[in-house]
Amino acid sequence: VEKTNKMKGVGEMKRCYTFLEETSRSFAAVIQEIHPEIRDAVCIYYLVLRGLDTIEDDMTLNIQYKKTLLADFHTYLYDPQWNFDESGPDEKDAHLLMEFHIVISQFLKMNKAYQDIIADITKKMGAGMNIYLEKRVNSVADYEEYCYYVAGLVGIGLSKLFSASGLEDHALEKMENISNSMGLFLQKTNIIRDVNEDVLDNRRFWPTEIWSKHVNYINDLVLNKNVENATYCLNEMCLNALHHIPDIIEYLSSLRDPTIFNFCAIPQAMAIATIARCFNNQLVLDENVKIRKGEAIRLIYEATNINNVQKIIIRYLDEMHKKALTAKNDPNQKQLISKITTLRTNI
Ligand code: PS7
Ligand code: MN
Ligand code: MN
Ligand code: MN
Ligand code: MN
Ligand code: MN
Repeated sequence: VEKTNKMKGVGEMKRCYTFLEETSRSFAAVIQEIHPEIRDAVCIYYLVLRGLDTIEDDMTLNIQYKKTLLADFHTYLYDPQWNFDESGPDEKDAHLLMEFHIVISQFLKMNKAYQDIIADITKKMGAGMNIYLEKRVNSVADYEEYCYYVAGLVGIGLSKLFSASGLEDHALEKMENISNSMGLFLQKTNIIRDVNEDVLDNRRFWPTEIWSKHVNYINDLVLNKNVENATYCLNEMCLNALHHIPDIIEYLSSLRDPTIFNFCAIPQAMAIATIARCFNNQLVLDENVKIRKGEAIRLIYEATNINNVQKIIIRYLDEMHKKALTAKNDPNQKQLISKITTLRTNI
């Protein structure tokens, strides 16, 4: 029996949720619980950006070709035939791109307001990724800018989707600064935690302005050469990430839909737990440090309202405070303790 277009559409959206489960360990669960009005739009938004990031992360592509793909990726969203099958063998997400026409077909069925938001963010992110293909993250300002392109923009786009859906106030889409912070905190946590893997792959995200205060070469961070100094550098990276905490609390405080709240809060709770685990922890320099499974499950159940999120943040700041007291020779010990104490006092 031939399927009607509508049934085919349902099957294709299901296939998109399968892509989502295959490509994200952490986002699949939270996206599936979002209010039905925007659940599919957020899923498609995720898959579009995941496709773009798969190209950015693919070190086997010719650089000129990669630049064209990143710059033009937003236009492929309007080409129902487009897909991609030349990705390198080591990219685990490549088959999303090989069947990308399915994502495109669902994208083109969404209302135009959602399409416009997603295409606009995709265009800006691709352009930003291109800038950093040829530019190093030298200053702290560069670091902020790179994270804005690959994650701050995601937050800004999500706020626009939430407002456009009517589930959140129109004020939210105007709060670009705190929407940016939501993405920056997740991205910086990822960049801190992945330092070993990234540096060994010759991908440098820790800004020179920070690591040069502690080590002579970025590779020294992961070579067991000067573990003490490398750990002080790690701590300074954690200190930098902590600056976003007031914005995160302000953002989460302004949400009104409980499903959007959980979707936004759970990843932030995982991130603060990850920062606390990584802080002053030299294992980060050698391996991918993760929070315990039981801790993650607890956070999922706990991060459902702003009071609980504040409690979570206090709990992890207290853990960090204890660790900071033991970091006796860290040149930033005073600043670390003072930052943690100030954040703790003002929650
Ligand atoms: C649309 C939910 C909730 C206001 C695919 C969610 C790299 C950290 O180490 O590739 O390279 O493997 O696993 C997510 C703000 C973005 C920022 C971003 C789209 C939160 C492509 C997620 C996620 C904003 C660019 C993990 C930022 O990367 O790391 C949707 C509010 C995608 C969010 C990249 C990174 C995610 C990330 P690695 P991943
Ligand atoms: Mn990943
Ligand atoms: Mn990337
Ligand atoms: Mn990536
Ligand atoms: Mn990857
Ligand atoms: Mn990473």
